[in-house]
Amino acid sequence: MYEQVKNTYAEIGVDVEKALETMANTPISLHCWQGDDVGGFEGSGIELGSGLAVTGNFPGKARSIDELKQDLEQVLSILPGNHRLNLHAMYGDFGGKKVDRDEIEIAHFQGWIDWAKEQGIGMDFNPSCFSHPKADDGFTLSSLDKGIRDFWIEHCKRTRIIGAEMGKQLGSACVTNIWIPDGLKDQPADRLVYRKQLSESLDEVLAEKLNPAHNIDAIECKLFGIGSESYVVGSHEFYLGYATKNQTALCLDAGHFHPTESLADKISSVLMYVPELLLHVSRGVRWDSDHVVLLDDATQGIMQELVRCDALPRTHIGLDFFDASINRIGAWAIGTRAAQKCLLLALLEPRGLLREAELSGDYTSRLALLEMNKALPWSVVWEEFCQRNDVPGELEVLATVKDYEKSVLSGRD
Ligand code: RNT
Ligand code: ZN
Repeated sequence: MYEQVKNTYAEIGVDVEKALETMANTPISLHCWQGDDVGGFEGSGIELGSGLAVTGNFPGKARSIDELKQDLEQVLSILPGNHRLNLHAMYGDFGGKKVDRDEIEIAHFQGWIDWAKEQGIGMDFNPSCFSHPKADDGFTLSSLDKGIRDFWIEHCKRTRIIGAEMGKQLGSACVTNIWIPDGLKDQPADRLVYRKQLSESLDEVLAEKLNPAHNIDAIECKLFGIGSESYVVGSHEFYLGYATKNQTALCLDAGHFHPTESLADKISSVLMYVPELLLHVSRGVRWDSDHVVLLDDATQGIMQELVRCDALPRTHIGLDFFDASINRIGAWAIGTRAAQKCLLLALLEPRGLLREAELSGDYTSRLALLEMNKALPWSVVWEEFCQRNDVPGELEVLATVKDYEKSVLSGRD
């Protein structure tokens, strides 16, 4: 069947083997926080805050680093291709001791790095500027209180240095992404003062030049959060300006824009001015920016743009969703595979024909080709990709997830 489908695609100028090669070379950075509802392992008992919320109480959440590693291995065994781990600083191995965020060191993450090496995967990293008493008043890097600001500056600085060490040891640059929750629930009297402060703090955080082969800095904007509905210091315009000026990577989270705004449409513009992109592929639903990713129009649009603009070499694809109302391993695997399927669909577009139609003003053909493409047997190519990677095909995913639920997750509560 695959050979036949390959020939069908060849007829419209699509090289299926080349698409599979690109799939194999496009890692997705798996966000550790889907495994334990953004809890981390500091043992502080502090609840998730700063506008982040996870709903649901599906049994079996990872309670330790070992359990999270076990779950990640299970997820990796369901995903075709080679991927990465995206770790938050609060997931360090602190050995039961109180290590505050401004005290983290490489030693706390060596276990993760060793594990990543064993798995043959790269790592990405994030400062954790939330779920902490010093984030409780709603401001971190943009705080007007120097003590609070300096605390978070130190945390972010350390995170970059640890990220660079991860990148060095694993032989693959670590993307260290800064997201802060800073903002106000109600109308601010002075929007500017916090933004000036944030800019200064970021300058301090990023002052030390690190080897780009080891660490890539990214900054992530947001439209609003729970409790910061009226004003978010790190808005899209703020970070787009900052990233352009300082040539850092820019992180675009699919859930962080107005619902009718398209992240896909931003990619070609942003890449004209910033060197690299980090994507947090996610799905916004009403107030929530972090539902499990689906093979939907929004995600397809993003992947189409990455392919059509030749943006894959300059884009780091990460995920950002968390759902505790369903099997967490299922959520991870389903969401990641959906993102991968969207990428494959984009790679199987008859790009040459589409361009030709558009440039000659033949928009009827363009529309017809796009619709035709949806009806082509792309799923045969997807199954081939899964088979070659020795991972479950679509018909087996659910059973694999349920088996793990029975044999591992059910024993956790
Ligand atoms: C929050 C941001 C951020 C976080 C993670 C946990 O709105 O999207 O990326 O979700 O860092
Ligand atoms: Zn995000």
